[in-house]
Amino acid sequence: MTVNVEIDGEIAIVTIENPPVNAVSGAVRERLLALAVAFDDDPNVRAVVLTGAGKLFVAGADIAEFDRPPEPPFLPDVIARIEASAKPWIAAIRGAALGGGLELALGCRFRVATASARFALPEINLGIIPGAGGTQRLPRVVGVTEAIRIVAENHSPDGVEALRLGLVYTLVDEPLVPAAVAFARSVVGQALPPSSIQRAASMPPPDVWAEAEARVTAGARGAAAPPQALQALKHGIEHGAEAGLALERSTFLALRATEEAAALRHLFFAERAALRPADMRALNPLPIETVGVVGGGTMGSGIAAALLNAGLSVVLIEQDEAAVLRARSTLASLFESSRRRGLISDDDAAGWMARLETAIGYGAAGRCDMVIEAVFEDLAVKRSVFAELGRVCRPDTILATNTSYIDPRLIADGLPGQERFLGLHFFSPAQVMKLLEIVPTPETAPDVLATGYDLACRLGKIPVRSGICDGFIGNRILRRYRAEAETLVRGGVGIAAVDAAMRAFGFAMGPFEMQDMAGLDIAFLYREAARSRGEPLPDMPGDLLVRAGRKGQKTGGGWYDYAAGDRRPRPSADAERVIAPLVGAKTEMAGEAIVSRLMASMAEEGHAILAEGIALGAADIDLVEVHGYGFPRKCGGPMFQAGRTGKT
Ligand code: 3H9
Repeated sequence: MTVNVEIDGEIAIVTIENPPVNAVSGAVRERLLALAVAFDDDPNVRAVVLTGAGKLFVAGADIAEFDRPPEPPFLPDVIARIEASAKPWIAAIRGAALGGGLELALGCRFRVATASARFALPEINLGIIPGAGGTQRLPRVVGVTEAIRIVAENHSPDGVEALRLGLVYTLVDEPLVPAAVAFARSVVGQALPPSSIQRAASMPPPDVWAEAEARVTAGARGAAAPPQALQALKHGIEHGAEAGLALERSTFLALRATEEAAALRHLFFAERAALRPADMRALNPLPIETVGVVGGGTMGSGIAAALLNAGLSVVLIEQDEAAVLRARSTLASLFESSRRRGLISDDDAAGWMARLETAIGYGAAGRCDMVIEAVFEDLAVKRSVFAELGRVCRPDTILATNTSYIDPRLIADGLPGQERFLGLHFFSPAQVMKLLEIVPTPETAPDVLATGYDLACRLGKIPVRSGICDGFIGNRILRRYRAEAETLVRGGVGIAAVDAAMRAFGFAMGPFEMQDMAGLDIAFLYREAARSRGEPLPDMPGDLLVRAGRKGQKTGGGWYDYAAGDRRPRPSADAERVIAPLVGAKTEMAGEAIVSRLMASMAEEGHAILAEGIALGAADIDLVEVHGYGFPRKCGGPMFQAGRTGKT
């Protein structure tokens, strides 16, 4: 049953029970509508308590339905019918009341909630706006300024704040339902207060709209929904609720049908599925409290900061006093920036440093439940680290390498207890980037793999399992993407034209600007190593640039020139001269055609990765690109794009 009814004297208790999150599916809407009609006709029912089963009220509309056309009864009509009821409906809220869940609660005459309840309209994260009155009822209940924050800026008040805002009538303690029933009895027979939609909307001071528009547009970074959510809200305040509801609904329906919204839904489900792959669900992760990190460079310090942010204890291992001091200073600045970004609460600020220990030499690794190696990307260096770790660590300590290219089987070769070894590939800056590629070897034990997933969840990261291949999923696709971009340039397309096309698509930087920032030399050395092994790799324009000393921003030039202290790329006649032997006659190519070529190459590599069993599914490849490589979220990922356009 999706909606249960219990009668307690003159009070009807309606419980939405639609696991896992009580989403308002078609069946829930149908039943709620029928109940609203039935209770009005039933003289024995004098008030209705509406609540959700389990830990939360209602997480919103059923997002899985959004790939199909809307089906009646529509949520706005259900809410309007509840709101029009002759008897008081009381929403009793614990946990989350999100999206359509909050809209449903706003349709009730009263809302009572526990202090830890949480209220939000997260529709903009799905590329849509509230579609069942949220942009109209909320400002009439909490005022325009607060409503803007909730509707268009992802503000999410808890019960205590909701009480202050007037969003809930009173806070109640658990057990929730008896408390709500007692409240319902106290209002039976009283005149109904005005419904949310009937309340007078107060005009904000004139500068509120302009300020909000500027803020919301800037915060949206090109996403369509937030400014449109604000417009719907404003329209209803300026032209009345009826006009506001009409604009809200038409905007919701239009946005629901966009590619952007489909892409965001795809990622919503992919991100959740990634945390709990089917074969990991029955496994128990091993307990991890203290993690060793070998190497305090940029990557090691970033990993240490991510662990500390998540409340774990860290032992950072370096070779000598000077390296320890450098790592400590890096961590001190990461601490400050994590605090500024709100990743560390004020309560935890002292604990953060107290949980950090630095050590010279491997002895301290003996106390760790897990050790992550983050040293120079060189097989011999990494093997010597694991030889030491194999000697000093407990036999049950999980040992992980952060390698981004090297075959983990070679790194683990000779290590005692290979079932506790796996690859955990973080992305730089590791305390910020959400992706964690998890690379098991054939020997990795299932519970060790499950512990990798558990760690990712604790760090707030998205885990994606990768099989073993050169560059794993992400760097393999990156290499293909860059090679295709260079192929375009060899065919006469301008360097700046390629970058501009990819920026217009939604990347923060084009492939050449990105290489200049990261440095061209690592990929060059990688290709040189392959050549020295006898692999037939022809010269690429990037090879010519590195040989000419143009390694990117750090040498004042790569694909572009850079003025001292200025990271803005400037077209470079020198770079063009250097690569000229490999470049054909200049040609114009439309931005869309450039994007389509580069997308197709990424998807083609993705299909090869799938065919080889390196990725478990296409959605995992999209997660890697979105969370590790800056692929625009609103475009869903290369495999999603390929599926929509039919191109590979
Ligand atoms: C909306 O309401 C539009 C209206 O304005 C207008 C309508 C006309 N639908 O996140 P979890 C699944 S738009 C369907 O891992 P948690 C999720 O995929 C909606 N499924 O749990 C997962 O499935 P599985 C606005 C949903 O405890 C399972 O539930 N609302 C929905 O970490 C558990 O999810 C939102 O955007 C849904 N609405 O977090 C809220 N929500 O087990 C979105 C979840 O198969 N939801 N699932 O992998 C959330 O933020 C979190 O899920 C929540 C629980 C905080 C509720």
